[in-house]
Amino acid sequence: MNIDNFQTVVVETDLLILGGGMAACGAAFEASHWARKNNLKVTLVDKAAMERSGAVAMGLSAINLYLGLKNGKNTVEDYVEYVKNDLMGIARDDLVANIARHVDSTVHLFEKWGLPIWKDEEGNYVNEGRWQIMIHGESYKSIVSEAAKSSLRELGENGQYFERIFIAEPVLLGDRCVGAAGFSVRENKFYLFKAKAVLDVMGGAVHIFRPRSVGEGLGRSWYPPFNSGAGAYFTLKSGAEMTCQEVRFVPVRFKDSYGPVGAWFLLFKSKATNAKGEDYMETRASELEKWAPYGTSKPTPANLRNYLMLLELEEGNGPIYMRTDDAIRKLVAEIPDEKEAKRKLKELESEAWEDFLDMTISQALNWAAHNIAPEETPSEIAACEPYFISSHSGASGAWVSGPEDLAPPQHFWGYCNMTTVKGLFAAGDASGASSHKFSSGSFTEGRIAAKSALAFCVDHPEPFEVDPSIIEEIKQRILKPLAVFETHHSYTNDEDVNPNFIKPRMFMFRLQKIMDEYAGGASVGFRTSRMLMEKGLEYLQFMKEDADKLAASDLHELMRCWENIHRLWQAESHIRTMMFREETRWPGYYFRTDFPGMKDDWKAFANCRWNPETGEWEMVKREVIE
Ligand code: SFD
Ligand code: AMP
Repeated sequence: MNIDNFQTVVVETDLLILGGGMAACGAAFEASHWARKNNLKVTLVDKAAMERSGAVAMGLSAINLYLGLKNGKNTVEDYVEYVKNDLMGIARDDLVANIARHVDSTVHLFEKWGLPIWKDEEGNYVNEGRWQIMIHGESYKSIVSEAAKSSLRELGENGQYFERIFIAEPVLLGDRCVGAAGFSVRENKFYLFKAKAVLDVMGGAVHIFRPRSVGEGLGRSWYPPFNSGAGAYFTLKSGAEMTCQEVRFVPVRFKDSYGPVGAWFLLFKSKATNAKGEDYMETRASELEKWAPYGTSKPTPANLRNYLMLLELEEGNGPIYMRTDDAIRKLVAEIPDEKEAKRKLKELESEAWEDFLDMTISQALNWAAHNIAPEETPSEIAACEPYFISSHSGASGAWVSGPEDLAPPQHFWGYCNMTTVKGLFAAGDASGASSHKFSSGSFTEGRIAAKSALAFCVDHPEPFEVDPSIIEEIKQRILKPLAVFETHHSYTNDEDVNPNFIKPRMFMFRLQKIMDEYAGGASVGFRTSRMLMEKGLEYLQFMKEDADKLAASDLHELMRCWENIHRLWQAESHIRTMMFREETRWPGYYFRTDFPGMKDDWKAFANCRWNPETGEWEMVKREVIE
């Protein structure tokens, strides 16, 4: 493709929302209210179609954050304590509390917009666990995105959303982020968005580590393949401080099709056992004492639940099974009346299938393909490859300002959820140290961040210009893989093999191999050490050089090229931060064989920043403030 044929489209706005997922929808909804009051413009840009974009694309079967503050069962403080314990002491109280105190109202909105939430006979929400409620959520994202889109439409000329525009790079002016650049994945158009405030809500990252599913299952993962590190890349490349970049998430999932386990553990009260039928959470309870006080608190942190399972596998006690059959049998046995027990069995079977049909359809196909009836047959579970998703049980993302009324002075710099770069905000999977926000909390944090970003627009109304030569330079850089391909592709018959360039698919395989083998991926039991990471960084340096030779034969591949550049940066910041933290704090997520235990002086945040002026990485330890 000839890049001279690309049209340049410049869009000017006040608030620019990058992404169309849960946090972006929350941002659009909230922003429309404050924008109307202040006559400001709001623009949203998603690489995909909002109706089914991001992590909630397939739907979900639970809302994992609902406090139910009105009925007095839980307090915000309880939630902060739970989150902090699950993250082995590392979380920002101010951010977690801010989301928790507002999240219930978000869930009530979802219900108002038509999301079916399970109810008991008294009309109360049905809890899955203490913080989670059950939904019939196949259309969750469609419902939420429609509300967001109509909020923008109601703004008339002041509200717009762009779909299928891939955001590649931030646009910086001095110490401020003033926009973003990208391209359409459907038409030959380069886009430059100019904005007074930018909200990065482009999600987390997958396929940085080699997935367990390769070959015939390539592309299958628990986290959706379209979240490819743009969230972290955008803030890193802007020079923002990042936090918890070492805190990956390794979920335990039904093996091979990645069906979630929450409903089984919490709603159906199922147990997981080794192949001999032993409940390793009981037989290995003494191991948890080594990780006190977190290991000995309830519930056991997710990474330690993983760790006990990994120890079983190491000793040759696999496969590991979710005892779905025992769980259902037990629930039915509690009912004395035979007819009622039969009805209950049918109901449980139906709920079990719906759990997957609502959010991981392929797991239901897997059961069907292997003649698995959950009420009769246990299913294998396994630890997935690592992902970056701070809204679940990971924590990586930008270091953002807390709310004025809750944050200690060290955590407040003027605008809630603003990163350390002026005018650049982050929420959802793009902001760090506020884990367990999930879908509802991400939407809520998007609302908080958008309101704050619009306040920034009101306080900074002065116009600015981006020099046309800068726009042209960014355009050439972003479209370069098309030019590389155009120049060299006729050199060989097979366009995948060419000494002058590398295609994004091969680039991704190389990245995944390095991360898997040197940075503690699934195939090495999530273990790594300084020596391994140093070698890994050395190889990443070659990849950075080769990134300049990425080639794209069409717009789709251009997107793939940029996705992998984004992944590369997430990967490098991950290794550097794991290296910086000289201890093992989350043994079921990664284990440093050279520093096998937890250390008191590392009860701290490990933050990093790529300095755009020097091109150097800066690492800094920050106190956890209680
Ligand atoms: O339990 C660009 N999550 C669950 N949350 C729940 O509340 N309940 C559940 O049941 C959940 N389960 C679950 C969950 C996630 C996944 C993957 C599965 C199951 C299989 C977590 C939530 O989904 C998650 O917390 C939120 O979705 C996070 O919101 P946000 O907004 O931070 O991320 P997003 O929704 O993925 O949206 C990202 C958006 O960015 C776009 N994007 N746009 C432009 N340019 C680029 N370069 C871009 N790169 C990305 C995306 O298109 C998307 O719109 S459970 O099983 O764990
Ligand atoms: P998952 O399906 O693993 O994403 O889990 C959904 C929700 O249930 C999340 O809030 C998890 O933290 C929680 N959860 C899952 N398994 C357990 C467990 N064994 N004990 C406590 N909480 C769990």
